[in-house]
Amino acid sequence: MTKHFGKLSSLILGTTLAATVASAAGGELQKVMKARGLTENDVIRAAKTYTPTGGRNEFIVFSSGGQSGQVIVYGVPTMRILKYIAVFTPEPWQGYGYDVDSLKILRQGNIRGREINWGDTHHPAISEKDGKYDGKWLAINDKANPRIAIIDLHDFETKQIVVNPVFKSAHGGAFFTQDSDYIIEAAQYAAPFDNNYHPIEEYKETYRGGVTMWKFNHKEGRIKEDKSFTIEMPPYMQDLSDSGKGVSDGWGFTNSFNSEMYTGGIEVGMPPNEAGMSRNDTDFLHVYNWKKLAEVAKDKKNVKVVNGHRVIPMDVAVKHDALFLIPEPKSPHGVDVSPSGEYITVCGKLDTHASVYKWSKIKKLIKNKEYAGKDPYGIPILDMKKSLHGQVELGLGPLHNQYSNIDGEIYTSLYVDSQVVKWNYKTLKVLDKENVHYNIGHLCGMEGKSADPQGKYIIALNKLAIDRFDNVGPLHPQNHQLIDVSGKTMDLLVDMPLPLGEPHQAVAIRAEKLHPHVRYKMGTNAKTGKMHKGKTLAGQEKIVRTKKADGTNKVEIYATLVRSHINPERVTVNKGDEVIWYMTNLERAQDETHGFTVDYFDAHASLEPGETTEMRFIADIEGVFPYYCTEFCSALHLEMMGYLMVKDPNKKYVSAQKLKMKTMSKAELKAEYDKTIAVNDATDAVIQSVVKFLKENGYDKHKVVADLVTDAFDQYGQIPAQKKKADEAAKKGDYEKAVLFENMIWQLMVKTADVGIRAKDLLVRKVATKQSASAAAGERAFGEGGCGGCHVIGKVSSGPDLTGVLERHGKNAEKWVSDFILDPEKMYDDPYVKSMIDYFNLKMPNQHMSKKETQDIIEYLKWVDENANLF
Ligand code: CUK
Ligand code: CUA
Repeated sequence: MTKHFGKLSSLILGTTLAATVASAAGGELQKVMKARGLTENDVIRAAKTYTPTGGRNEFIVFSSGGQSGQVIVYGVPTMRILKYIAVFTPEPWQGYGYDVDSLKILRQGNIRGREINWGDTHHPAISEKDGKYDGKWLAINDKANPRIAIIDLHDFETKQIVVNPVFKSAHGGAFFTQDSDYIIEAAQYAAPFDNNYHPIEEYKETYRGGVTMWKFNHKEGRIKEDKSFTIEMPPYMQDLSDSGKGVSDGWGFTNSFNSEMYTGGIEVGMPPNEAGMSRNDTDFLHVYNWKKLAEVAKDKKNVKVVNGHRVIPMDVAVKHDALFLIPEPKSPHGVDVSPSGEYITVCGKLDTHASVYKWSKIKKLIKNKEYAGKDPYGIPILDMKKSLHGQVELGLGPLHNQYSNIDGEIYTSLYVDSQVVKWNYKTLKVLDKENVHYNIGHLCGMEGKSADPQGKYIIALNKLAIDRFDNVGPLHPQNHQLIDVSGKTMDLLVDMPLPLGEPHQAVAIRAEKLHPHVRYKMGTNAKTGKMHKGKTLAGQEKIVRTKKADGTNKVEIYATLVRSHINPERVTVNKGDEVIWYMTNLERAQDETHGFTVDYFDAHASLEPGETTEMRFIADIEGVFPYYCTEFCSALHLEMMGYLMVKDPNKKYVSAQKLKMKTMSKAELKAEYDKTIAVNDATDAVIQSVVKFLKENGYDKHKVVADLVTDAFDQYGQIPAQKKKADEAAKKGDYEKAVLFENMIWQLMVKTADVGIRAKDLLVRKVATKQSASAAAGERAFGEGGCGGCHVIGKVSSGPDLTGVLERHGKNAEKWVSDFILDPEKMYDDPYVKSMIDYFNLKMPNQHMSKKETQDIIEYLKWVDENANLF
């Protein structure tokens, strides 16, 4: 990743850009629309999502990455991808699974001793308080290898993976209860809870489904496995779940699709699963009182311990009036509790209806023990009709639901019809339908499953992209489509191809609810949040060797990384030694990440500012192996490297014949030293002038500026130590070394100045008078029109400084400048212009600015003059 070198370096390099960009003439928009075949509606939709550089999103979306085992983060309405979060799959860019600390997290996901290096992520969930998203933690399930991961939304890193001890697959998770006390995870394909073989003929007797209630410590952000429990359920293939909230808090809802308990047998001439599992007209919605069962589970007599985990048997749950079944139309999919908790909507893939259950009706039936019967396992069944508020015909293949900010309104995906339908679950009326492409699965509303839905947008998460995008081979990208739902009817705004899939579900949160860190406290183990045992500060770098019984060494390297060096830079070990590399990124500057790798050893770390991490490998091959920083972190990034040298202790090495190199004379060295000192003095003068400006203009009153100044002083503060070494060397007459240390000082000064000037530019914006709309447009035209290639405000560059230009040309200055911009060729013979052409050896080119842009630029120049003292 390349980062900018900063203004100072570009000034030093003397960059001048040719001014060639054509101006946006009147009617330009019409021209573009015609050339690209855009309608007026397209342009309006573009304007609703387009975000100029530096702009932010109103909502942040966390999408499951499906079989990639990751989470994808993007923004709404820009639909721009911001991050991939590594979860169940190694991810080298983040060092995830390649350094010791993140590997420990990944390995928490081992199942029965086996390393599992992928996941099928389905349902992300944001932690809640009072049913509202709080922006602190994200949980996501792995369907294939029943696991749940916890991601910290302060640094967007995976902190924990827990394995479900009894399930063999898990689909209906993760769902937080309304105060994040528990995370619900339902099984999918029923299987024996123990790890033994049981013949499929004993399916009904020994295969089980269920729901695991994972106890969550909201403050720590960790699942407590020993306080979690599973509610045993019949082998009906539990599917999606939702937690009750508000009036239904304390209860959970999970549907299922194989009340037939069909087990296939296509290979012995039986009809396939798809036929047998959809034979009955209805399946079962499971309704359970998890709050009561959490109490029940505390008594040892009430639980069976399987694989070290507490399971509440069905009969115990039934005895405590805490488990019920309600028929639902066959092969249902989504179950979604309304913001108040009163309505529970179930959609059936094979039924064209949505069924809306009413909590108060269900509660009454339970209270009066009014049962319609019992299932073969003795679980009471509530009457479907008596539990229903009503049903409504939506279309083909209704799957999932999201709530609107308008009371009663709900959005449902229609898989077969490829539509989103807006309807009212109270009045049971269909309100609007919008076509999407193709085969929509989940849909994502803005906080659309919380107690406080935000409305505004719905995202359709489509399974197929078919003809939507450029052909990239038989495997197409996934397609997320943003729909504007703020009006009476829905309007599809834009398509976003997602190159990872299949993203089942996504959750969106208001961006302002997230408060991620900028840096870690120096020496933090980012995976535990605690101080890392390998924390190393500047000056503490060392290599510790300990002999092991087998004669090899344990070599512990306590290293630091800071622009632009790794300390130490040379490490020699014996073949067979165990190498343990502790690394601390000493940076405090925002976004100053360093990467680290040792060639050939399949190891990579990404070190965010302040982070310490550990890398470990056996140096089992002889040779010379460069190590380097993998992030383009500064102008001298390529120099941020060192060598690991592995020698065979049993081999004799003959030294090479030394080459004779010409060396510099002492006088030449002294001259180079003096030149370096002079350059450093000049650079320091620039820094001091910036510091003076910052102080005079009260930089500390503006947090963003003050933060940058802190970063700058961080660099500057390292100079005295280097200076001491330079002076000592010079005193001894070792100018060779003195020059090298002075060069280090220059590097630190350049970094200081780079950040300092950024701080100054920001501060200018904070203290300058407010720009009129016209002046702001003028500044944009000035920048985009390429004027800045020759004119630098406050400085003579390849063209004159424009500060004061309106005063230089007397009474008619505005007209003079305006004429010159509009038609410079006409004025090349003007004596003043002629002298400028001679001086700069350049002619002002015609930038084809419009009258309006020219007027705006003049307003901008007036603003410059008003604030001339700042430039
Ligand atoms: S499931 Cu994929 S479309 Cu796993 Cu939530 Cu319904
Ligand atoms: Cu640090 Cu490149």
